[in-house]
Amino acid sequence: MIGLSPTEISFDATTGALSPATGRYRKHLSHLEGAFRDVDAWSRVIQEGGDPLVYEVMEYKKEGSDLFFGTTTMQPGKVGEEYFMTRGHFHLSRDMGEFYCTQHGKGLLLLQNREGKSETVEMREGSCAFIPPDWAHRSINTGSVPLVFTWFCNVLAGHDYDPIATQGMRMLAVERCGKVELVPNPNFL
Ligand code: PAN
Ligand code: ZN
Repeated sequence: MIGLSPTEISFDATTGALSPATGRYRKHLSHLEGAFRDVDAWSRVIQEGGDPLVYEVMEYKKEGSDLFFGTTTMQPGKVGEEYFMTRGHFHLSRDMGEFYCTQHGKGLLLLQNREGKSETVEMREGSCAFIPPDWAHRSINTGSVPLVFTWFCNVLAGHDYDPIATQGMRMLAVERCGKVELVPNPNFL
């Protein structure tokens, strides 16, 4: 790690655009099969809404560094009563956490440990969330504008999507009577 040069990377706090970026990907609703409880609503939004973009991730990784960072930009929207959200994952390295710092919009960070204990941290402009090692994390846009956050973690953290893809999370974030509510996921055992 000796010999790495200091570098400036700029990001746009309202769009999440990163410059320079070393990687990026987009998730449209069709890529999130099985994530939302209301499967009929999921198909309907894809067909009638033209398979909307749900989120985009851009990252900057310096070769040889132990740390990297990036932005996630989440569009507002719902599938049935459930807000647009990320897939959610544990880190493959169970001793590595992460920080999420919200730049724009508002949302909820839903966390869950291996025992199924569920917690949330509010995501709002000017706040950062600490994600402890071995807690699964999923971000949810509960607002009406894009939710943009920067994240920072170890390059060796890795993603383990299987547990959440298989079982979902204990709680769901839904809109009821115009309000954000957390309700138990009937499919979570
Ligand atoms: C983030 C997430 C990003 C997308 O960079 O990977 O917000 O969420 P999913 O990976 O769950 O689809 C992160 O937590 N990295 O570790
Ligand atoms: Zn993570």
